[in-house]
Amino acid sequence: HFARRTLAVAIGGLAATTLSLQVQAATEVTLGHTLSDSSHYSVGADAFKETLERLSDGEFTVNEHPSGSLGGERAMIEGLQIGTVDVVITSTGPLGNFVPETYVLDLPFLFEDYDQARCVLDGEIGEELLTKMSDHNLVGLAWSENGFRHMTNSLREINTPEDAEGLKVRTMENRVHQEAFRQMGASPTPMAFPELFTALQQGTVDGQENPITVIVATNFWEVQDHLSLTGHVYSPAAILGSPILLDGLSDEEREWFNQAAQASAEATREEVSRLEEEGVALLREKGMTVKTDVDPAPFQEAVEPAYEIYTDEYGSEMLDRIRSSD
Ligand code: EAX
Repeated sequence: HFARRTLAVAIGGLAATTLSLQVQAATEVTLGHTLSDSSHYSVGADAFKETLERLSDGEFTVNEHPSGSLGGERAMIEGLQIGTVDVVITSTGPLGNFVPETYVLDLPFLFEDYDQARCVLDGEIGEELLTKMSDHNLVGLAWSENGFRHMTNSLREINTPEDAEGLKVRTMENRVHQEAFRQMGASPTPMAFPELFTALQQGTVDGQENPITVIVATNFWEVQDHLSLTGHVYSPAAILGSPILLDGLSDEEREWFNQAAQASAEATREEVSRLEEEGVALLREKGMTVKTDVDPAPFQEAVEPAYEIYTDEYGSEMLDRIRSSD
């Protein structure tokens, strides 16, 4: 009797322990981004989830909220600051409004190619900018990627800045980008991404600019006829965390988040590279005209004043460091 009772107590105790562990363990991480669940961000979200859940042995579970279901990127960054979202994959578009040091990355024609951009973001400069985020009530986890941005519109083929004149172009909510399009003679209209498809469909704007990855993932061919590979700016993505969740974690737990973000960035960059290879053919198949051999020189010249506006306010130190990094 005694043995049996001991065993029963022991089993009861074990069950209770397991139960309480499970209750404690179920920390759900809310991860948001604006792109569809077939996008390069979603590939990155999957890698984040897989890595964090594996490293933490189930202590954290990740719930992905794609397609802007938690709002646009600016709204989600605010969400990180107040703790309504835990992790966000976002372009740097609206990030400068929170962390002005990141505006430098949005300067047109700053990076020459993917290798240079990735190298800068993975090196000292990228690390410094991630660290800066904590001065602004955000946690910078890793630099991921959106891609080089190109122009699409529903009116005409764009070969030169003159062709963009008078065009109503949706830009991200980013001062540097707005200025660059103003200099091109276009009429920039800042707007959150989740509103963009409808705005294009209804003709509120004539065009937009985004990397091939985003054009593919958002079915923009349904509402845009022309794509010109202007490659006018490299668009990084940042994987950001909420200080409200992350500041309360142990060093070990924080490291799991860092590694998950790293795995996410790697998976996303691979997908970006794949779509850079295959995306144009796919978009042509869908009926878009794609102008691939655009001469960047006149565009570069047209947007030059955006640099002065940036350096007047923030100086040229960071810019010089990036430019001398290749
Ligand atoms: O981050 O707003 C944009 O155009 C972004 O490129 C998009 O949301 C992906």
